[in-house]
Amino acid sequence: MVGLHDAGSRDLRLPPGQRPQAAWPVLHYGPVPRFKPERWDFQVYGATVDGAKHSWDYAEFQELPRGRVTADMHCVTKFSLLDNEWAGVLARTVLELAPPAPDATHAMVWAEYGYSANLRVADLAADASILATHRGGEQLTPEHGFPLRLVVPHLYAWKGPKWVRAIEYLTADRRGFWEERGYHTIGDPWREQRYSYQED
Ligand SMILES: Nc1nc2c(c(=O)[nH]1)N[C@H]1C(S)=C(S)[C@@H](COP(=O)(O)O)O[C@H]1N2
Ligand SMILES: [Mo]
Repeated sequence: MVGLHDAGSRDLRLPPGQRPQAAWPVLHYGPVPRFKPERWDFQVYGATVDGAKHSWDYAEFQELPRGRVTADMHCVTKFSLLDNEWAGVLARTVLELAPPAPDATHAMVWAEYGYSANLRVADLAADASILATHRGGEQLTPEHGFPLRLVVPHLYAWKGPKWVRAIEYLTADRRGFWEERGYHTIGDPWREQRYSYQED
């Protein structure tokens, strides 16, 4: 109902500066990796509570308890995709199966070809953080991250690597791919934390 609103009003469901987008765009840096099931694994390493590296091959990962999340996705380029129904393995489940050490504060989430994004462990532990295999009841396509992508709805979408392969627990923050290239180390869209120059 454009026109009935004041110029300054906005949809309070959207973080500041975002606009809704109807179609699901494909957005990423670099090529789409080819999935090789016999080579795929998912690893958790770094500052784990037992000091060990944990890993699941593709078949083992399929056996993990599954969950669902409905959430909006906010890209730092200012589009938001509303009401996505994600299904997969809750990030919290992986945190329980391969817990971080007490002094692990952050995590680097690694994807194919070295893409990475840093998060706080608390971001991964959030109810809606999910390692997604499906959206809207359909398996992810290769362009959208098949076989697995992280979704952290309360942060900008670059914090959710497509083609995710590992979580590395860290005892201090360390910048990931976009965070090294001028983007915010936290990336909370509600606080419009887009760029590193906004960090205190
Ligand atoms: N591996 C990888 N994951 C990525 C990216 C990327 O460049 N590489 N881009 C991120 C960004 S900026 C966005 S907005 C979303 C886009 O997801 P989509 O292509 O499924 O819409 O993926 C995120 N995950
Ligand atoms: Mo994005």
